[in-house]
Amino acid sequence: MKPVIAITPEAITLPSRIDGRGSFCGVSYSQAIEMAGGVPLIVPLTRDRRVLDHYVDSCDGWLLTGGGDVEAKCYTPRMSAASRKKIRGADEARDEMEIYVLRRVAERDRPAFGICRGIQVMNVAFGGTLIPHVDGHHNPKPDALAHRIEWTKGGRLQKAMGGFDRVNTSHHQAVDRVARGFEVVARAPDGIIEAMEKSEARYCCAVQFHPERLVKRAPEFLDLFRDFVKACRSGR
Ligand SMILES: [Mn+2]
Repeated sequence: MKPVIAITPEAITLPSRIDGRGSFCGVSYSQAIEMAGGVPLIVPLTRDRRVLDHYVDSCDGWLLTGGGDVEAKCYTPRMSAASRKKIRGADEARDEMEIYVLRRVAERDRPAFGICRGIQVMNVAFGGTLIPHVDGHHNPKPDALAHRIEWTKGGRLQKAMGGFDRVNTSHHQAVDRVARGFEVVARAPDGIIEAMEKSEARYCCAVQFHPERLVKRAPEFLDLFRDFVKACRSGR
């Protein structure tokens, strides 16, 4: 049996639909999981904890995808009005759902992989904070290898990618204070955190770049997904 990987979607509103709000997950995420040997399962947007517990119990791993910013109140009791203005596309329901799932997944030691917003919400879920806005990390080309990263700790992600050190970048926030138990494993030349890992977990890793947009362009990014799917398979 292939491992089933739960993928968290973002909420979008389609004016053309009567029921408006719905779940969206870019096909690049599910395709990357398929290419890496997993079965993707896009979970519905819900705050129902019993439903989420069901998915936590029955899925082999979780992929936390990109999207809007995490609401400031999830990581800081007060934020200046100037910083608050920079927060874009926040969705309280998604924050609540993903933070709950990440904590449950950690209790069960199930694998979790965060991408872009995924690294940010993972950091927040375990007590870290975010920088509300950074310049120089938004490149309009989704697959442009726009900046270098420096691997700093020789961890699992570096090994999975064979030390490959160029990444795409389409984010305007970043991890600030790192959650307890996590190690920063890669930084951009300007010091921005690009990858982190929870050392004691079976697999709890996250990247600020978008490997799912590069799996067809460079094998190193597919290797990252293969390593994640392998970790999900190992728990069965
Ligand atoms: Mn970047």
